[in-house]
Amino acid sequence: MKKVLRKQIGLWMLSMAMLLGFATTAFAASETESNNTLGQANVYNYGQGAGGSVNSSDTVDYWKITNVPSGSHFLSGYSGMSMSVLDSNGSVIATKPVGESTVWFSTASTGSIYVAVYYTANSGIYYYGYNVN
Ligand SMILES: [Ca+2]
Repeated sequence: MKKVLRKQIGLWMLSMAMLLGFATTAFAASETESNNTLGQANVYNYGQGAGGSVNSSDTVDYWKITNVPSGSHFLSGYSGMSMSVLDSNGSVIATKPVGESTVWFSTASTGSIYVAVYYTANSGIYYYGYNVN
């Protein structure tokens, strides 16, 4: 009886670990360096979150979000990082400064946008996450 229970708990923990692993890969894009220019941006589809890290020797991460529908959107991200939203031509259309966690912007047609995440010198803050909805 005890052995069976232990086995069930073991299986339950395994399935929870698999579920968490799946959740991480299904709902959040993770960065791949180099991603320090628009041309090297890590690409993912609208509807996912993204996360990574920056530091004094890797001061920016660029992300490209594809299939963003037209209309109003907001970027919700870690307040410890400055983040900018850029249009498909690379022009900044919105900026979330350090200390704030959301910024609104709008897009005129379905297409791609970029998000740039900047390290703040001497902040000691390296890890970030954000969503665009
Ligand atoms: Ca980077």
